[in-house]
Order: sequence, then structure tokens, then C-alpha cells
Amino acid sequence: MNLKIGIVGLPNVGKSTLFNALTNAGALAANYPFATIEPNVGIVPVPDERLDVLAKMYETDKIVPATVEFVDIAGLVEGASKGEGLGNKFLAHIRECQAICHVVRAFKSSDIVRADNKPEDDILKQAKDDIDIINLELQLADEETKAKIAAKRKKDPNDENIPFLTDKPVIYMFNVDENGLTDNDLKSNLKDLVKPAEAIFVNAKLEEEMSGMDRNERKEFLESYGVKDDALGELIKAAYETLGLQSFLTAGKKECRAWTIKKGATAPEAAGTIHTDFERGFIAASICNYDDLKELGSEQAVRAAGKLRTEGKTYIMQDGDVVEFKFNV
Ligand SMILES: Nc1nc2c(ncn2[C@@H]2O[C@H](COP(=O)(O)OP(=O)(O)O)[C@@H](O)[C@H]2O)c(=O)[nH]1
Ligand SMILES: [Mg+2]
Repeated sequence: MNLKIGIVGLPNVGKSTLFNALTNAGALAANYPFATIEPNVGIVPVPDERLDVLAKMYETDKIVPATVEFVDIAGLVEGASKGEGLGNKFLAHIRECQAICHVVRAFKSSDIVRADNKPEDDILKQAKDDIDIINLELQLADEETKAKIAAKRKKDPNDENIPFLTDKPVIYMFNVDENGLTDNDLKSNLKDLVKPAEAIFVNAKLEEEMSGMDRNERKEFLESYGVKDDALGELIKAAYETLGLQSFLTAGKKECRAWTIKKGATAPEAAGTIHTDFERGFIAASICNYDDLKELGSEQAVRAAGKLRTEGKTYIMQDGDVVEFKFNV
């Protein structure tokens, strides 16, 4: 399952700064050859401390984290649907994404002009106006798509399986300044603007400043500003929540790996994310819970404690299941 998230927002809200910070944090989060496919597309490993624990336990040769693909989508401006800016070029990019990360400017800076050139006065009101502009452009783009389909095929576009932009789940990422990070009134007001969508708060400047730091330094640095998790961690948590995703793990000498599946997925469906043959030839899954494994220290100990289960076709996977599939090819 390839999770792809598109970063949208008005110009000068901090999209590219955040894109760079996210890909940089990802490169650091795991020893994984992360890739920038194009200047605006990056594959980022999902930080998962469980993999480090398993890797030690199994004396693993290789850690393979789950990954998320981020796309920095420029060109969405007021009037984009009428051909302003890069016009509709952003549409194709957004269509391919499962979720949209909508970056909203909520920091004050007299140096960085707002897209509308207005002076910064009321952060809350301006954030609302900015959000409305982007959402209207997405809506207009969908209207246009619908009209095109209707004209071409003389069909009701609502009957077709078109991935409309406004159907995509949105995570709002408010780019706040240092004061905003701990301003609970501001945060709760911004949250209210977009609920029931997920809202997260980051400071793109701080994220950028962490680019040369290792994991421990980052943690300390963020804590000094009263922040628990970095933008990557926050965004991935919100995306998993919004899209109803979870991870299961496989562990062995050859590799320790995290896999992304839907909540509610059955054991054969989980097997299918590894290989379609695994799903077709599914026999059973040998499963233990990550916390049990961590606590007891080894697979043998888990087995001895009677906590290694054999599950069949109807088993519903749980987050943190450590799994070995048995199958017929
Ligand atoms: N003061 C301040 N400046 C920021 C912040 N985030 C981004 N910027 C600056 O705003 C400008 C535009 O940022 P950029 O990431 O290119 O915005 P984009 O147009 O949305 O991609 C750059 O000069 C950034 O350094 C922030 O949190 N605080
Ligand atoms: Mg940019």
C-alpha cells in the first residue's frame, strides 16, 4: 500500500519549507535510502521505534519501514481554476493522492508577504479566508470536471467513479510561529475552524532549523519549545487516523519490516499486502503482540508463555501484530 499525501496551500504559507523538513526528517528516521523522485516528490519512511527494538532482538540485517510519498503541490492560488498561476496543473497531482495536507499560514512575519499582500492583522480571520479560497478552488475544479464528463459522455457524472478532489480527506497543518506552538486559545480556535477534520500545528522555521540535527538533538530541541513530536510524526499520525490505517510488523534475521493496512483488514488481506500469492494461498497466521514480544524479549519466550497465537482467515488484524504467514503457493 503506497500512501501518498499532497501538500497544498496558498503561496508563501511554508509548503516547500515543510516538504523539505519532512523529507529530511524521514531520511533521519530510518536507515533507508529515501528518495526525492522529482524536486517536489519525496518518499519518506514512517518513523517506527518498534522496528529498532525488533531489529535488535532478531539481529536483523535490514530494517524496512513503511513509507509515505509526499508531493509539494504548487500553483493552487486564488483563481487557479480560471487559469491563474499554474492554472489546473496541480489537479493531476492531487488526484493521485489519498489525502491532502492543507498548509495554512498562522505565523506573523512582516518580511514574508501574504499571498493577498494584506498586512498581517487577525491570524484567525485570515486563516479562515485562506482556507476558504483553497477549498473554493478545489470545488470549482470538481465542478469543471463534472461538466466536462457530462458534456463528453452525456452521463450523470455522479454515477461515475471519479476521484473528486473535494472527496479527499484533508488534514489541516497550521504553520504557527514559536508563540503559537503553545498558545492553546489560538490552537483551539484554529481547530474549530476546520473540525471535524484533523488539525495539527507545526512551526516550519523550527523544523527547518533541525535539518542538521540527529534524532536525540531534535527531540531535545523540540522539547525546549514544548513540542512532543516533529511535523513528520504529527502528520503521519493524523494521516493514519484520518484514513483509518494501522501497521503490522514482520520480523526475522533477514529483515524487520512495517506494513500499512486498513483498520479492520483480515489476516489474508494483510498477507496480500506482502504478496498476492500470500493472500490467495493463505493458510494461517502465526501472531504475537508487539508489546508482549518486547516485554518477554524473544519469540521463544512468547511461545513458552502461550502468547503466540495461530489465527485463521477471519482474524481481524490489530495494530502492532507481529506476524508470520503460512501459505500454499
Ligand atoms: N517567519 C516564518 N517564516 C516562514 C515560516 N515558514 C516558512 N517561512 C518563510 O516563508 C517563505 C515562503 O515559504 P515557502 O516554504 O517557500 O512557502 P510556499 O510558497 O508555501 O512553498 C520562505 O522565505 C520561508 O522561509 C514560518 O513558520 N515562520
Ligand atoms: Mg513552494
